Amino acid sequence: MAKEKKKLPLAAYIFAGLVLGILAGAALMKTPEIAVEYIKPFGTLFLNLVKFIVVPIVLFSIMSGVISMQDMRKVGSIGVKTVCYYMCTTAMAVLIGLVIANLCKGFFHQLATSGLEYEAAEAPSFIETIVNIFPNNALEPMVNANMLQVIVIALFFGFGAIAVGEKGRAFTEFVESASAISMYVMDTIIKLSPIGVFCLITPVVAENGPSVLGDLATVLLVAYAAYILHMVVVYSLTVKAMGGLSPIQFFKGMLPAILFAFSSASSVGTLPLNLECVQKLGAKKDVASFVLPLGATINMDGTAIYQGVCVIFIATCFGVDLTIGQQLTIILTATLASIGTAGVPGAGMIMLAMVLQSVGLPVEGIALVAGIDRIFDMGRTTVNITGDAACTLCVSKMEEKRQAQKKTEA
Ligand code: DAS
Repeated sequence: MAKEKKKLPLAAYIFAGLVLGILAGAALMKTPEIAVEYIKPFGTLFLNLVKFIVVPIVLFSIMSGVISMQDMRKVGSIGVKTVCYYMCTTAMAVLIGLVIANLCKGFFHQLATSGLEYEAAEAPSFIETIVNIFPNNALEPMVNANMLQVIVIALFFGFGAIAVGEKGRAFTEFVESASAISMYVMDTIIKLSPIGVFCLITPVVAENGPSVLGDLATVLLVAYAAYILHMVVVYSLTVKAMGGLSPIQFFKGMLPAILFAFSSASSVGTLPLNLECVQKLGAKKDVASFVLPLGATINMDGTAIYQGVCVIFIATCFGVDLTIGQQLTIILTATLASIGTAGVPGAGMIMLAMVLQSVGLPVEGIALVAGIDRIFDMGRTTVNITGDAACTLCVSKMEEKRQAQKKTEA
């Protein structure tokens, strides 16, 4: 019998797409318009495909997950564990960002601050963020891909299907079919990832390449050092201690989603691949379909690190030495800001304005780092989705133990 040819994992193809894209981008640094006009549109097309499937995936998989749990208390227990994990790791992320930035601020290249201009988009206050979680319309959240509101609608209809029992059978069967079909469509789109990654990363390198090597190289290096430290220390410890996984296993299994997040700079866009990776690592589907979409919208550890590092950099450029009290304020506001940050490219920079204002720094300082925000964003999005996955695996394992314990007690 002919030996079955071993298929390369998807991560290998995505990595090849990333490397080829970086090489192509480097080759086009002198003529970036070629990459922008002839390659970037295909990257946008692919990201559109991925984004279009996200709302059906989130809506039907959360409904299906809630219905399959048949136990509102279980959903509540998962929700509390998830939010606690997310808030703790985000606060740790800001702290790591601030500590590293303070240690390295002597190396920051002090850029000129005169004549800076930056029009800060109105960042929603914390209470507005909470109020905006609840939809005033059943369809608008789907149309606008407002993920938090889609999650709330899915939870209400999932709980409703449990509550009405037999009357909800037809709805339950529809949800199961719609969830299966959405997953199939998602898998088909994901197979195009290597090409999508190539088309996404090529224009980014072609357009940003030179600036990465300029005055901002130091602050970029500090941010990436903090990203890597947080991922290696915090996520390795948590998946080992609570998720029952070795760090090597975890990061190897997460590679496709990590590479895709780095290329797309979109947590929401990475959601389908992240769902696939965590389930292959052993996370329960019903837990993953609730925890991951929630994380893609409210858990932004990488964004929090970026905000901690950039606030110190901007303060240094303006010759401001932040007090400990101000830095504690940054930890609070950056943690809260991460809840309001959308899982789409560039969202974290908008929320940076809120953090700067909280310590009295001029918002125009964002203009110092705006030029290479995409490079910052690729790293922070990678941390964001990895943190979502780590939480999913930990909560799934904790739920498994809780269910087993209930069985032995019964
Ligand atoms: N790009 C955002 C994300 O998708 C993060 C950010 O902009 O900070 O997670």
